[in-house]
Amino acid sequence: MKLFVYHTPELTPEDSLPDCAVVIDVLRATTTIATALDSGAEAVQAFSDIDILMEKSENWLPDKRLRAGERGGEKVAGFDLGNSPLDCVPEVVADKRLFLTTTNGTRALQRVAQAPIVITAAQVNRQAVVNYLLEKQPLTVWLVGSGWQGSYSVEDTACGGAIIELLVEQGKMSLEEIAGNDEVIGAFSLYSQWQDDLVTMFHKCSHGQRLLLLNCHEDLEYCAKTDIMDVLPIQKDPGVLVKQS
Ligand code: 3SL
Repeated sequence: MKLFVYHTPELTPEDSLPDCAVVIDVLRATTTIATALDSGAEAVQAFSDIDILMEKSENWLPDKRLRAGERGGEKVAGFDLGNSPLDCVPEVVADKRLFLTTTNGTRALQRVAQAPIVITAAQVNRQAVVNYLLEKQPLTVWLVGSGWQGSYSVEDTACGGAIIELLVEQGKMSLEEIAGNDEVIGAFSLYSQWQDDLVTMFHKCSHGQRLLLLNCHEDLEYCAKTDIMDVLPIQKDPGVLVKQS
């Protein structure tokens, strides 16, 4: 297995695809996706464009769908939910399809949607992602951070590092054996620095600061929780993520 870390979707190569793409948007899209599926949502269908989301969700039974998402971190007007993972409790999402649009996470998903395997990762489901990679042993794995509008987001790369750390430890591989690019070593080092205090890192980073201005303190605490749910979101059709059974 060779791992490649790309800090943003824009930095991924355009002329190739990996055997497995792991999309990461810790604050907050991939944390929300994992939580919704863990709470029994039927699927999460991701869109970068609000008009297309409206059109596609119109074909779904109203009592089986939820429109969710944010722009600038705030709930899209007229939608059922924003992008807070804390809203994705079983009483709200069970058996429903979440039609989700977010600024960066859904764009990252689109960028790698043609890869043979697409999964999503966050701190909350890191162990499930590592279990899957160790079991399937894809030859090439891209860990793709969502960033913020084309620029680097430290929390996504740190989550890539969290995955690498566990792969090295549990897969009994050396860092140099699995590193396909130097970003892998950078991500590993970054996570080593912050692993015991991710909440502090989230409070310092630009997207964390943006969310704090929107009073999302509890979201930051929640998104920092590590290995708390055994759920692997996996793409079944382009843009449609289900819980791997
Ligand atoms: O950009 C995204 O995909 C979102 O996760 C951003 S936010 O945390 O909901 O503001």
